[in-house]
Amino acid sequence: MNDYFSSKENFKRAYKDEISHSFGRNFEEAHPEEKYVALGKMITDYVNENWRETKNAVKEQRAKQLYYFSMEFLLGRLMTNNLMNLGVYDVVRDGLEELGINIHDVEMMEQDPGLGNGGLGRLAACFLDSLASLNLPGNGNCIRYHYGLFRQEIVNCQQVEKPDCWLKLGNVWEVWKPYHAVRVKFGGQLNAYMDNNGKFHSAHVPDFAVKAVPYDMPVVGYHTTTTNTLRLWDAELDEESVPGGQLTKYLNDVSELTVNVYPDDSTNEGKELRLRQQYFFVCAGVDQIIRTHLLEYPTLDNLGEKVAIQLNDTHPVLVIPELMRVLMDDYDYSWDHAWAIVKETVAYTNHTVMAEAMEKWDQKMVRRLLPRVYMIIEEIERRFRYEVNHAGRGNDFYQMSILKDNQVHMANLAVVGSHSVNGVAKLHSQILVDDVLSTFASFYPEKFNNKTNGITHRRWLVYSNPQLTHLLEKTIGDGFIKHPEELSRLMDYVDNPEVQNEFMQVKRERKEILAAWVKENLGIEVNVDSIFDCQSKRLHAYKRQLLNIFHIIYLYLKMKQDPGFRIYPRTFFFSAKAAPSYNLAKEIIKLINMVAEKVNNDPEISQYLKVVFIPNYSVSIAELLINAADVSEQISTAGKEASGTGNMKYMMNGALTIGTLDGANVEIVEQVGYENAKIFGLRVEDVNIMRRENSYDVWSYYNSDSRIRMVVESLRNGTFSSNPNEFQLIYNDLMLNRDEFFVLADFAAYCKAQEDVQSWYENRPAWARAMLINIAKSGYFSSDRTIQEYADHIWGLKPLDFDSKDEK
Ligand code: NBG
Repeated sequence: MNDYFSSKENFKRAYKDEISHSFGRNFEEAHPEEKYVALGKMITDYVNENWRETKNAVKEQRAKQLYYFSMEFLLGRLMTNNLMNLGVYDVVRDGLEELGINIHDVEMMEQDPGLGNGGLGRLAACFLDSLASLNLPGNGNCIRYHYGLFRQEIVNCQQVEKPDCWLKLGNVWEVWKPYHAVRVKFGGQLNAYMDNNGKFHSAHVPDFAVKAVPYDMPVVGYHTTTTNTLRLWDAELDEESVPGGQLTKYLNDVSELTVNVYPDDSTNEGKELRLRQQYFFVCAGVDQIIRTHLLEYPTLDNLGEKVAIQLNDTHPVLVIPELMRVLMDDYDYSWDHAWAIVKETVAYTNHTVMAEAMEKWDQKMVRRLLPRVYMIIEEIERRFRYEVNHAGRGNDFYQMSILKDNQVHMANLAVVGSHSVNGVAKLHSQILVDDVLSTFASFYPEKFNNKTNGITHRRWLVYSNPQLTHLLEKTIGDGFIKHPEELSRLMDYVDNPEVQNEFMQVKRERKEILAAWVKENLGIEVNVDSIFDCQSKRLHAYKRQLLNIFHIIYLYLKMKQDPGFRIYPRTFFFSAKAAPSYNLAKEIIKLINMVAEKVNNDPEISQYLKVVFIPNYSVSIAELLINAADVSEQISTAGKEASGTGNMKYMMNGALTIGTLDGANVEIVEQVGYENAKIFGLRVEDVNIMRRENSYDVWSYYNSDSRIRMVVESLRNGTFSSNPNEFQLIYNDLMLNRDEFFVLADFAAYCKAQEDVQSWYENRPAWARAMLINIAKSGYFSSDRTIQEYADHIWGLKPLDFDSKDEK
């Protein structure tokens, strides 16, 4: 291994050399960007050796490998993460300091990679970190989007979408591999025939083909040799495929494949583009798997023994027919043999019960765009029908069928073509079995299982909250970094007043850091002695940011009306992006910001109540916000949030959950006990009954609760906007469209829970104790635990062995 980081002196010398080699400049003259790029380059050079060793180890040990196919990987900045995982952070920080550079300034040059949108993508990133840290050979497969989802600005209280040019300075971590390019074909003619021996042949003459070119990013494990690969596919023109005279159109078609994640799908063109993107990274990823396998083994018969493919939600489900296509058309496998291999190799994770998010594609579109793949899906359906009929379950076929109502049902295809189907929290997996996929669950009971989500405690505790980490190390030792379940040792100290005080001091420091950021970036002064109450996640009706802001409106109006009513000072933080075409969500953002403006500028009330909307929620914002929280808002309608992972991050940093019994909240209370979280509101059973019996009547809540009336009327009576129609979508959604997510039904319970939270907070030792218990019990939610479960029960993945090289 090169010795760049073996000492401060070596580092300083190597760093200056790097700058002069790369940029032809003296260190003193280099731009800040050049200093950032040069450091990134040194880290990747350094990592290369482990990367090579990992690839060799996989070969020599004939190890099984995982490929995690995901449309998103929300990695966050990698500089600190990589330096810390490599164990050289301190050398670099100190060396830079002697060169007059603050490492923080270099870290801040890095843009968050724009490779995703929400919890699903961040989960994938946590999984990569855990895989490498547990020495498990597991790779990511995704698209190299040129722009992020969007950068959110708030202008006149409204969300404005600006481009997110995350590749402005390039991506220092990636390695371009043009010689591993794959040709991906779309549309055109399929000539299929059977020869005299009954063997099937097909020749596909596409009308559009591109080159998928990989860019590899190293994924560095924590103090291990294992360095895995995240492969990002970019699209390039394929010289042979440019139709005469149509270069410009062709180039447009190529470049739109990688513009950004989840292009607007309100038009048919948009839908088709999404499908193209999916096939693009699926086809390229499958091709790579097959080629890599054949370098080591003479046959694909043992593919399922050496390769596991995990489908992260429905976006990569085309892996199933694509792998069938390759096995049969390119490698002469019979249907039955190919099908056995595919099912053995592929597993599927479901991440949502929201019907609109379970993907369905128009059959005609799939047939036109992917003729051979479509043909295979039809055959899968035909044989599946036979299997169901044969089992005497013909009546249940329609429910499970893949091709119906002129659509291809991707979740159904995923269940049929895989050996494992998992949900992401106990409750969610139960709902899949009892409700959303119940027919399947009775047909294939052995496929269904649960893998409760997790988060990497390295990023979300050790790196982003050094103050708390320091206190933990001092109190329980540093074993928890390798073995997060050791956080439970903190249980011995939860009643210790000294530890309680020190912890409250840490929390205060984190609140000060956030407050300073808010002051500098948003110009809002917040009181660090107030309760920091945070809700950060995508904006969606089911997540009920509306319930939160309604409670705030109620507090505000009540304090205005009644000078005798004052609350313990509280600062409500929100951070959330809305999908650009989701008008209701955007209106909720507007409401939050208009309430904020009113409340924060009210001299009488703002000493008690502040509302801060932090724009552009991202991994980097989360790293600043979450560890400063006192209260974690997890208030989705019961049954709707598959798991949530923010809830785990907040908990790990000591925040107390105010939440419904939904998603992983259920398991959080299971860990900490009902007395160390604040659970309120309707349960899944209650919601189901009200839905089934059609018994929910918003007007009765409206009429019987004056607080609800006051809040709902404030949307239209000029309290927050002179335009009475400003919040019409919200009003209509609740009062005319019957409040699908039970906001008004849970309002009273939520207000009561918030009152309890306030009295709890006022009892400082009791509060500190509960916070410490939350931290102590958060080890279960490390993604190391989750990944170990996947490895043991779904993938059959074993750690690579680097002899005694790695510390245990
Ligand atoms: C999201 C769920 C979250 C869950 C993450 C990760 C999708 C489709 N689903 O509740 O809404 O925590 O997945 O599993 O993004």
